[in-house]
Amino acid sequence: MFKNVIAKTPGKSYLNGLTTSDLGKPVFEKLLEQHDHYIKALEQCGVAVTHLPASEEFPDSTFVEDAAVLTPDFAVITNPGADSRNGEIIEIEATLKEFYKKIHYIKSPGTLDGGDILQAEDHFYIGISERTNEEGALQLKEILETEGFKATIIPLKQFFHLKTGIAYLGDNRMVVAGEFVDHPAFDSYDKIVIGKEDEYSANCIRVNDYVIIPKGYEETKRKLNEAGYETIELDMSEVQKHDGGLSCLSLRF
Ligand code: CIR
Repeated sequence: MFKNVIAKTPGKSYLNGLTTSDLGKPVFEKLLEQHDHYIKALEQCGVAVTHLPASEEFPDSTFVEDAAVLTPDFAVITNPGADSRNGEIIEIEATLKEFYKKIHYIKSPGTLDGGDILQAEDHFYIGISERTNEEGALQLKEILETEGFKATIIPLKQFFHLKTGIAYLGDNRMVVAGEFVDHPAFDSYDKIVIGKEDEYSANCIRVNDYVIIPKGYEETKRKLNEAGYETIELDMSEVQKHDGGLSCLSLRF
């Protein structure tokens, strides 16, 4: 069960943030509306939302997931791999100090984005990506193993972040797309496989009694409902335009 969530309103500078997509320029008013619906959906899931105000100096800072990795007992402040995003950790660290006594840190030359980290019970999967380097992955692995968790490092071939293509639902069940469908690291899980055309919906989040999914992916919704999950659908178009998904917009703990 998650009790808390940290989220952060996007600023107008979001329009100048990082992206690799060719989906067009985000419409700011629509983005704010989608973010507002995201917060309301989380509240429906029964969590208390710490809602941080916008920071114009950090265009991508609404993607709070990248600044930390959280467990019930400790937090890890990351070292985000994009220069323009690195300073985001200052506010997130200050916020997390209100919840955590024990905080670990990823240090340079190690870089790590929270979007590359997936937790499945006592096992963490750490992606090596454009943002998370081997040194950062090894630092996190050591922290996690010292704290009694298992950790597996997964060099990515296709996806932007690890969680761009995979989600853990609990109950030993993974939602998988693309390079993770047949990846041996996930052989022992029951899988909900997402087809190529629905890949964006692999980034979904289980929050207590619900799975939040992006709107417009009927096959994904059907598969989740048939597996017994209640879904909430959210329009994510303006977030997707800047390479973001449902998991990126919050820290859940
Ligand atoms: C970035 O390039 O950093 C942002 N535009 C998107 C970050 C998405 N975060 C995530 O997948 N965890």
